[in-house]
Amino acid sequence: MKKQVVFILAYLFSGIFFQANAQDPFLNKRADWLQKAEKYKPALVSREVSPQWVVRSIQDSSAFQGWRMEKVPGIEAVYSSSFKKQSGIILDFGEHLTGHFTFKLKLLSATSDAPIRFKFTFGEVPAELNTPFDPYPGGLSRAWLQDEIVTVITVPSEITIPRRLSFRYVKIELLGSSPGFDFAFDKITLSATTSVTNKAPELPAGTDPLTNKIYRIGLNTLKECMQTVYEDGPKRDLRLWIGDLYLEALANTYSYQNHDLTKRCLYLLAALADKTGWLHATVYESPVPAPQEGQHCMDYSLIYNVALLEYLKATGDRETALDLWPVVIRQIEVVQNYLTPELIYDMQKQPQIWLVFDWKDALNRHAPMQGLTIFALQKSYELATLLGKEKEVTHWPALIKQMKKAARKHFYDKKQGVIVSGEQRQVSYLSQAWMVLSETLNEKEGVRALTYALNDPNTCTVGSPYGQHYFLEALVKCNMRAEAKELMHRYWGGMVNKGADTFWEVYDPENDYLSPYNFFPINSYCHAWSCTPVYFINKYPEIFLEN
Ligand code: RAM
Repeated sequence: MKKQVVFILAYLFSGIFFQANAQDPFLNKRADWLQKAEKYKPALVSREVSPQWVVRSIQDSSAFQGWRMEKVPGIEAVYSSSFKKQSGIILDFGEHLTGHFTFKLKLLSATSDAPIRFKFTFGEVPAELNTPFDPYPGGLSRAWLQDEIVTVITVPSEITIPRRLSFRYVKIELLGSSPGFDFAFDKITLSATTSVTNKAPELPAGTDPLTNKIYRIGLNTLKECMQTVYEDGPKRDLRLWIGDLYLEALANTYSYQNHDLTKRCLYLLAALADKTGWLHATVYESPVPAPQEGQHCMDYSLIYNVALLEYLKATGDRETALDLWPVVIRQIEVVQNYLTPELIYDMQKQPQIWLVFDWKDALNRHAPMQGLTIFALQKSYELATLLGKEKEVTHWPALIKQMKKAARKHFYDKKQGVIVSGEQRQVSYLSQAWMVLSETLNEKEGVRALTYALNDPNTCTVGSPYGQHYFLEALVKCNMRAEAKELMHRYWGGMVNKGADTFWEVYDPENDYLSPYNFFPINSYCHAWSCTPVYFINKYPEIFLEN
């Protein structure tokens, strides 16, 4: 009897598995893709860095988020005098770094007779060290914030904080020590890592100072985020997102040219697609490669196709592009289920899927999504032609044409010459950008629409460098050179002028405290998707390097 039950259960389960597997279009490929992802995992290079200066925080309403740092003499004293009198000191490493923090303590007098307790607070920007973290109001885990309590049992000792850190400044507070002995720091270092090994091209002599700074900071941002995947931010979230990968890979092509990292990430995402072949928007590397189950962003899954096309163009690696071609087809099939019979993206269809586009709550995403879908279809078809796969997708060109026609009917206010989105007929930077990038508007119409958006006081502008990237690309596509250069100087230059060492996840020139997570210190201040001036400057020198 028992045997029978086991048999029936096994039969039933095998049926369930068979059905689930029968739907998995990548069943036979996943293991191989994962193996390839591992094969191209880069080795990290590291260098030891020590703090450069002691600094103190100055409250200054004209500084970014109200705080700036000022150098003070005394770095030598950190290593020679009792730390008991230095609690609260802030050390400045002089640049944004990512890696493991080690400190060594030495005795100055007597023998250690009790533990010492420290609090280390690591900050990417000055305000992070001057804003109480608790009670924590943020929407993401409190544990992302980089404050660490460390108890040292005996002196001398050398301790490495287990978690990887990402910062420029560290504040060290003494929370407990014994009157029975005295001590000082003997060594403070960071083993800073990146997977960047190549040198990026230098800009020509005579480049204007602001462009030079934007370029250098863009390169630093990218270098910090290039670890064993393209991370979105080395402080938070330390993982691979499709949208970030696309922009980092573009910048990488025009700078460090570490194409194997791009290849690894494309394979990793493909191997970890869901059982229907739909890509997850984000995946983790450790403890073992895994997706954030159920996390889909429709704009991101389509952007994967574009990232693969750009990878092929940059490398000529047809083998990889052919291997991953089924992923491209599948992403298009998925979005096709979200189109109305009129071929408009259906914002009401359940379940509604997260559309990223920007960190801007007010943005109506309907027109941007229609434009992005057409853009991705066009790029996917370009990929098909490069791979000789047109026969598999013969219906795409007609679909593109019809979607454009539908888009113009639904979103284009011909009289005003601008794209409007949603019931409130919202005019936004990103609605215009995506209709330009998808060539739903021609160049002349694009110039008119982009100019309208730039001049309309009610325009919904962008809240993140991610959104700004696409707007800038649209200006370039419409040959609006002066506006493109001005925008880069105003937006990324705005961060430079506010003291950025690396570019930020979120930047609204009007609001230094903007945070999608309800607490600005948890924002990432070295964020991959903001590094694309590196791409723009090198790809379009006639625009960004002409004086
Ligand atoms: C946040 C990060 C990341 C982005 C996603 C959508 O976690 O800003 O870069 O890709 O959101």
